Amino acid sequence: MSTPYRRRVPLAAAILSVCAVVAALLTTAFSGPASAHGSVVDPASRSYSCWQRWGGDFQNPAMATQDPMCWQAWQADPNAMWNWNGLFREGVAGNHQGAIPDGQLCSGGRTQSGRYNALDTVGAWKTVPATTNFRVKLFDQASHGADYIRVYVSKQGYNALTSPLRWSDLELVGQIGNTPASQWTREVDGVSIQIPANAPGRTGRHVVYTIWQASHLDQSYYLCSDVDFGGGGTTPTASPTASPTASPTVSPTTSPSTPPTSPPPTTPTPAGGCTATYSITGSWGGGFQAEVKVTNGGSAIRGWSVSWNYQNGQQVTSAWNATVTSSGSLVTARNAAYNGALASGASTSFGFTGSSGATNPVPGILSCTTSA
Ligand SMILES: [Cu+2]
Repeated sequence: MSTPYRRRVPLAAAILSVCAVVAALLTTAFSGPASAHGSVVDPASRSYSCWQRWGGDFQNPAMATQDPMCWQAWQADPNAMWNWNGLFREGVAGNHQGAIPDGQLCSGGRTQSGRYNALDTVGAWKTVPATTNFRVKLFDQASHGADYIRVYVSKQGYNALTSPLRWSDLELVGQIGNTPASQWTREVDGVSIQIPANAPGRTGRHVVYTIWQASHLDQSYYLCSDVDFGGGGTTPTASPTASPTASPTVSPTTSPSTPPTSPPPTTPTPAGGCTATYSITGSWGGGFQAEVKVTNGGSAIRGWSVSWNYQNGQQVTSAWNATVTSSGSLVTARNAAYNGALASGASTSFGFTGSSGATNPVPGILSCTTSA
């Protein structure tokens, strides 16, 4: 570009563009992920979960009371959250137990110079509801694929609120073998795969521990997710054998040869949480309008947040019915004061206008999280 050409740029525009560059640099400094790897996104790993809920609002002191485990993790090292996808070790040669001492499983053995150490902190990490027959969804931004993926769940009786996680607390409940990225599900900004797992007999809070052995290098990821299998002692489990002794008058009416009527099988709590659908409702040169519908698939909630990544430089410019924040390509929308509460099955919507280039695809993954 010649100097005379530059001189034609009006001064105000030049200042604006400098500001834009500075703003972009600032945004970049506080955003991540720095490089492309991956993590378990459902049930979300601790770092992904904290990033998902608070990445757009990580300095909000309300986190200290609303989500204390995420708060301590953000305070310990925000880079662990921005780099939710970077929790791996290299050169372990399959000896995961040798590389990672008990009590350090969630930080991958204090990998990456201790960046993820706060993920080992024992306490009330937010859980997501799960059924004992479930799937782990791993999202891989770099299309590494897997030599194998192993899913463990803590044994019944393990108390995640008081006990550091040890290898002996875990039981292997699902695994898949070599699966190149070409066999994974294509997402807009990477690939994903779901690993079926079955952990019968579990109730209440548990840790799901996933080891992803990536295929491009000897690179192993170690991911703790916190789940609640429900039925934590509050589910009525009218035992069939208890009924006759409890009420003798019932017994005579039942023919001895007929076994006592079993209670209907307890329907597992549906995998709760919310879902979000994104639709572009209008577009014009350089801009568009979109609407996101949030549906609560679980029990009643008091709040929700939806986040997604734009891959083509789109920016939200103005939003309604939600508070929308952006950090780099990550957009996070949180409910407004008046539309956070959703009964089971209820929906609400928010909308926004944005700027875009020629390409403006609908984001491939919308993460929706709820607060009870
Ligand atoms: Cu990677």
